[in-house]
Amino acid sequence: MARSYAERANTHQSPVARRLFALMEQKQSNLCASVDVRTTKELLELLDKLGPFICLAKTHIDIIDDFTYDGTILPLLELSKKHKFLIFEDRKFADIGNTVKHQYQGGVYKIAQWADITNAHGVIGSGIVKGLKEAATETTDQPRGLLMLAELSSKGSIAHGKYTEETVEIAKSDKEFVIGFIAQNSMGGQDEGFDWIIMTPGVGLDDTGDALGQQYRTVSQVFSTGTDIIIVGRGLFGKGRDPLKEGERYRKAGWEAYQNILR
Ligand code: 5FU
Repeated sequence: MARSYAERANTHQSPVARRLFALMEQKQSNLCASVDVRTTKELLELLDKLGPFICLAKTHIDIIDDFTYDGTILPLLELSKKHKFLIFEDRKFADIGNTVKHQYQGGVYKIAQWADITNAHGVIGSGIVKGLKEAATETTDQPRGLLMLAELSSKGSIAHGKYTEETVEIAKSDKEFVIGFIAQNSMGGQDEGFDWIIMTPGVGLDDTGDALGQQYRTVSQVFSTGTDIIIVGRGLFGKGRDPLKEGERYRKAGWEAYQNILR
């Protein structure tokens, strides 16, 4: 029997996860918008439109051509307060602990300063969790959360079987900092006291994939395999789609699918 977001908002070990579940309940949304656009203007305009429908905004900050901390991040943080959503930088860290620590804290992006959530590959071993945790603790008093990449949505992905199992083992190394997975299926853990959040990309109601290996499943399909949060990108704004219309459409589909699994 699935547990409600409201219940998980009260019991989760991570303050980031508690905030996220509380927002999800309040906004009746398990929709994360993946805003893969190339300019600050497009990023901010899109999130101002999608803001009311989402619990989380997912960025690839390194694709913004005109990125500056003050010009891009400060208004992004304002929008996250205005519309009440958290921010997830989809950085996919994949290096030794010492290197990812610098990558998370430093450079031009300074991800640890502004992103509530980021993610990492398991290929490196548990040192990656330690390095990122140290960076978060040294950088800010604000709570930060990490997702491990357990499974991918793309065709031919080699993240399955033993690799996925080992990544789940790495996630167990820090119960407070690691809040869950990027995955296509539930990763279990309840028996051992983990309340992992499953965030699933590769979600689309109108398309089955793209020309570069992306594969889409529908909202009800991903909820049937254990998703908590749907990550939707081009389904919301690609091909001349209207983000206001699609934002509400995916929010509603996600909320209905969640209510169905609670029954
Ligand atoms: F980890 C993953 C994955 O397995 N598949 C993904 O598609 C991440 N993604 C991201 O989700 C990808 O980098 C895009 O930012 C987003 C999906 O965008 P789309 O436009 O909905 O295909």
